[in-house]
Amino acid sequence: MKDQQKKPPQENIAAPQYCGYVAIVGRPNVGKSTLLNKILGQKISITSRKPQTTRHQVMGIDTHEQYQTVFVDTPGVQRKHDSAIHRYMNKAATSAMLDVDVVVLVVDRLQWTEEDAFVAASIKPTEAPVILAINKVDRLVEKARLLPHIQSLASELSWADIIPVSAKSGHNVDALQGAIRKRLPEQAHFFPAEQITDRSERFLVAEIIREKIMRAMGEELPHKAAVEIERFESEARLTTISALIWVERDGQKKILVGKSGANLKAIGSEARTDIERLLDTKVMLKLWVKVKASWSDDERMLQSLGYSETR
Ligand SMILES: Nc1nc2c(ncn2[C@@H]2O[C@H](COP(=O)(O)OP(=O)(O)OP(=O)(O)O)[C@@H](O)[C@H]2O)c(=O)[nH]1
Ligand SMILES: [Mg+2]
Repeated sequence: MKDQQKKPPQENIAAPQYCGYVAIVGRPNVGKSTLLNKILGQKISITSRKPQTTRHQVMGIDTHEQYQTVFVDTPGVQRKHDSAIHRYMNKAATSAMLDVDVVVLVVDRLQWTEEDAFVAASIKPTEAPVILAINKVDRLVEKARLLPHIQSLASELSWADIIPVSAKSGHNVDALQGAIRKRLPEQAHFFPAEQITDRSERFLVAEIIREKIMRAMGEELPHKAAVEIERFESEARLTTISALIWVERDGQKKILVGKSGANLKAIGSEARTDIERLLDTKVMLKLWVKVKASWSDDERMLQSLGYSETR
């Protein structure tokens, strides 16, 4: 708390500002992106029931009075990373932990798996305080086990705080925000108060389409699909968008398109509703499916799809 030491009272002096970066990390599917969206009160990062939904670092900026918290949502850390896209995702997660003011490690209720321990071990070298967010407590049946569980986790890492939350219902999320804010360094805000993310509308649109694919399709396909925006034209009340969906095999294309195009149509119509809300215009959305073998292990293809470390 060295940055918040008391200063002598002065007249007509602006209130001090606090601002810092906060990485939200954890294994896949624990609710990191849901938590970020709840904090922002707006959907910035896509979510689904399937692990490995988030593939990129996504920044969400929360400005409240003198506090600006710049959250970085990250892909779930995996121990196994055998293709180029998995290496990219793990790097996006672990690099976010390095240079931040606070780390929030999210876990699922009373679970502490080897993957959770693996993420905790990769946080260890950082000097930032680490807050443990025990998420999904709305689904916690044996509430009496929470306290002993918290005590048993005390030896895993030196936690700055351990806070049970529900990203879905919002339970205790304000307590988590308070615990984060009091650890932000005193400095001027980095972003204008109205800015909510660093990502472009184009990126958010591609992600919305990917979310609908993740949610609509079975277990195998979602991880083999990538979205590329080909055309994005804005007029006053209409945005015309064409997007390519890349899959790796003809069979995957068949499943994605569905009988008489039914699956693709449903994905397009769900995506259009969300995109219209985001852009606040009518949207004409055209989706095409193309096959490119092993795109997820092709460094050049990944770069052209926006999976590159510099952005
Ligand atoms: N009941 C309940 N479900 C939750 C909560 N938070 C997240 N979920 C659900 O958990 C699933 C995964 O949520 P995500 O936010 O996509 O998880 P993630 O950690 O970002 O996952 P990756 O991006 O794959 O690493 C979704 O079905 C969410 O609706 C919660 O507090 N309570
Ligand atoms: Mg996510």
